[in-house]
Amino acid sequence: MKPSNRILSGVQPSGDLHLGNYLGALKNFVSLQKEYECFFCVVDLHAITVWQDPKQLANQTREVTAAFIAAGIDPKKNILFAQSQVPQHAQLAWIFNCVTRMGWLNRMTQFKDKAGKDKENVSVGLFSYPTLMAADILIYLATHVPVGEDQKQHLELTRDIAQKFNNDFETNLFPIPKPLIFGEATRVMSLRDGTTKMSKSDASHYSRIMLNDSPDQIVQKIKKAKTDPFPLPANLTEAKQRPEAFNLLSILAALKDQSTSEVVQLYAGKEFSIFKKELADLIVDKIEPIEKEIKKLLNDQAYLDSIMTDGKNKAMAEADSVIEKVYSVIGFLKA
Ligand code: AQP
Repeated sequence: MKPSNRILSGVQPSGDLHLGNYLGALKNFVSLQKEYECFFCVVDLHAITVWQDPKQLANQTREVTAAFIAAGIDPKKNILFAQSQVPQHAQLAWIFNCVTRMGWLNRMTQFKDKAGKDKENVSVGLFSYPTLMAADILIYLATHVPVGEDQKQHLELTRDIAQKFNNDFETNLFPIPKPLIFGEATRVMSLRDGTTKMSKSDASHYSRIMLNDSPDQIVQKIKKAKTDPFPLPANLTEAKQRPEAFNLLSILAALKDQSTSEVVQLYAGKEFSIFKKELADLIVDKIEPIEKEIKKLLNDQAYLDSIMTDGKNKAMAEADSVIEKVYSVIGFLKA
């Protein structure tokens, strides 16, 4: 029987996680684990679309697993695993490369942003990244995918791939998965520029709060966060026209589980210095326990590896039954 409420979501082990990953992904995963059957994946195959130091990658993979658990994901109830340990993701991705049209991938804005002017020199993997993402989701017949706003276009592509595969092979094997984009901070912006996304690969450390920043670093980064010379906006309409102010207000709203509009009202007309102090204190309150727990978990590598082995075995059992069906539908000999 097909699952009706299954989630797949992934995080790349391409560096330490930041507040955008926490508010746009991890925090939401924690609330969804109550209602959904969840597969949470450390997407290391995605990470190598850009260079990763082989000496660091295994530790970074453990760090993301530790961050999942430290943020509140129950490793007994949910399936936590590393993508490269379940080879069916790559098998299905190849098949999807043959279903996906070049024109579809050419429209992906994340590729354009990441490749920039160096399009001829980036990896083919960076270009075909969304077909692997579709495979990650559909190899588990996932029905819902919680993501930040930045991944919305890739998820629409996943839906197109599922639809085309089903049509081409006259099957209803794949569900058409729905995005779950919620919370007040679906797109956390850089602290240095309210118009660009907070991201691991931004050259400036002051652009992001890392989950392993010390309280002092957090206070310093918020103090230096770019703002404009005016007091805090009087209402939501004004806030939306001031990107840096809006970003900080929505971060506070997300952390307090309040609406941005309520938070705007609370601070309307106040000075940034007062607001920033309260925001920094709140971030420290939320991040410090997570940071401590990540450190503790990383000291117990055997435990983290046992979680991932258990997750891999469960994930592989599911993935294997789906790839078998895919092979049969396509006309391949049994895998
Ligand atoms: N700034 C953000 N605001 C809200 N959500 C975000 N996510 C990432 N950045 C933000 C969400 O976090 C999940 C994991 O993302 P990822 O690390 O796998 O990949 P990414 O989106 O490419 O993250 P980065 O930080 O931008 O990495 P780099 O710089 O290496 O490319 C996803 O659900 C994503 O939506």
